[in-house]
Amino acid sequence: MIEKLIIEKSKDFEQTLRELFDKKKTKYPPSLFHAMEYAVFSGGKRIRPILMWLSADFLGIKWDKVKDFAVALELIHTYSLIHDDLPCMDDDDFRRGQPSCHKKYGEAMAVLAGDALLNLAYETVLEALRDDNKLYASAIFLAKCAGAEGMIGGQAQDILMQDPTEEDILNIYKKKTAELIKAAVVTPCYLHKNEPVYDDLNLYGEKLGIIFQLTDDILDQKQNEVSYLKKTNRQKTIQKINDLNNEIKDTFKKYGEKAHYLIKFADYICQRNH
Ligand code: GRG
Repeated sequence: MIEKLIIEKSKDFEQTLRELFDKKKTKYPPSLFHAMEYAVFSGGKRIRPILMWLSADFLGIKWDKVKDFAVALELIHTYSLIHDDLPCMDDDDFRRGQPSCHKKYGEAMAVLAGDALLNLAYETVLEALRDDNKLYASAIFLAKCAGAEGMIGGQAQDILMQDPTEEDILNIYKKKTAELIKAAVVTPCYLHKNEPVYDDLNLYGEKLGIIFQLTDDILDQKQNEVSYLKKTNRQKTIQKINDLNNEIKDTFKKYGEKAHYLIKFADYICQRNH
């Protein structure tokens, strides 16, 4: 069952992150360390690392080869949430039902914790490259997804956009949310020789990323934010989620049983309630 697999993989991944933080504990200034640790270990679902595991499994790539990239991705995701909650961005006092990082540690420490997590992400990736430089292309891909061509670019468009159309909103979702989901699914591809599969996983990441944001719109409706749900309605949003999921199913049916977990995971995201 996909739920069991998700719980199991997220527990394993929690342990991997814990080991990294234990190694760094005495090396960072204590207040900065605590702000970083607070943000990383406050109940994140670890969706992106789990997805990377599923993609690696689908491609027949050993988890050990891509684990450091999953760590980096989760650190990048966490930094983006810390910065997104700041008063100059979304100004959110709560994250995952607890005070957001800047509410607990102050704005300065939250900015630095986000910056430090981003740096730790690339430190982790560079360490992996030292061991195996075949990972070079994966590292470039991850950096692009997280940067101005990807998530950061999407966040900038989101802030600047005036009176967006439905299509504008979906295009922003494709960048600000789907790029990190795509990174999870596509980063392992560069270790795989069969290039046609890249396109299918790319499609999977992009569609699932948009689905993820649409389900987030339904679960976490915010007053001041533009969203596809607010621009349209609940019925149209659910229809869009189902259409995107059907595109995933159509693309992956040729893989048969091998794509079972990827398909089940997409269904799980469509039906998620947290
Ligand atoms: C500030 C650099 C910078 C980027 C912002 C848009 C964004 C990137 C962050 C804002 C939060 C947001 C709306 C992100 C879109 C994706 C999303 C729904 C994130 C929440 O991801 P989950 O549910 O988080 O995986 P957990 O708490 O489980 O880790």
